[in-house]
Amino acid sequence: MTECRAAGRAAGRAAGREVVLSLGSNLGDRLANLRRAVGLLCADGQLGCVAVSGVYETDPVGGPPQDDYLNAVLLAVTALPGPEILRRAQAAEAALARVRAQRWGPRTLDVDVITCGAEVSADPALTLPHPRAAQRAFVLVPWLELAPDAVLPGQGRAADLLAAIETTGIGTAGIGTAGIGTAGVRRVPGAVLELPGPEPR
Ligand code: A4P
Ligand code: MG
Repeated sequence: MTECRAAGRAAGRAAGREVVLSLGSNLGDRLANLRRAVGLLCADGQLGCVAVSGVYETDPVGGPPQDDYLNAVLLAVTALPGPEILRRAQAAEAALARVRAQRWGPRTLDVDVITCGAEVSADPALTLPHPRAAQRAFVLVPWLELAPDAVLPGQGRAADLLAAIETTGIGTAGIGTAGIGTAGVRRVPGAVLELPGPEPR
C-alpha cells in the first residue's frame, strides 16, 4: 500500500467518508492510463486519496471478445457528495478519451464507484454499492489487498463474497457477464501506481 504523503490534503479528508473506486483499462497503454487516472482523481486534494492497490491483469468480463484489463482499486476519504465523485470519475474517463461504443466494451479507462461510506442507493445514475462489485474478483481482490476487513454495505464482507465467487463457480472465467474467479486476476509484478506527492507550499 502506498500511503498518501500529501499533508495539505488532510483538510479535504476531515469529516469525510471512505470511498472505494475501481479503475480498469484495456485499450492503449493500460498502465499509463491507470497512472494518469490516479493523477487526475487525486490532483486537487478534494478526493483525499489514501491508498492505491497493486495492479492486476484480469480476464475480461462480459461484452465482446476483448483484450485483458489492468485493474486496481483506489481508496479515498472525502466530504464530496456521491454525484460529485461520479462526475470526477467520468471526467477522468473523458480525459482519457474514452469512447462509449458498446456496453462492457473495451475502454481506455473505466472508473466505477464501488462504495461511498455505508450509503445504499438504487438510483440508476449512481447505484451504491456498485451493483456488480460483489461478483467481480477484479474489484474484490485489489480491494482486499488494501482493506482485508472490507465490507460491501448490505452485502457482506468482501472476503466472504470473494470466497462465494470461488465456491459457487460463478466466477469461472468465460461465463457471460457473471465474473471471474481469482484465477482470472493476476498481480502484475513491478507495476506500481503512485499517489501524487505533497502539494507545493
Ligand atoms: N452508474 C450507476 N452506478 C454507478 C457506479 N456505482 N459507478 C451509471 C459508476 N457508474 C455508475 O456506466 C453506465 C452508467 O452507470 C453511467 O451512466 C453511470 O451513471 P458507463 O461507465 O457509461 O458504462 P459501462 O462502464 O460500460 O457500463 P457498466 O454497466 O457500468 O459496466 P461496468 O459494470 O463498469 O463494467 N472486465 C474486467 N476484467 N475488468 C474491468 O474493469 N469492466 C467492465 C465494465 C466490464 N468488464 C470488465 C471490466
Ligand atoms: Mg463503468
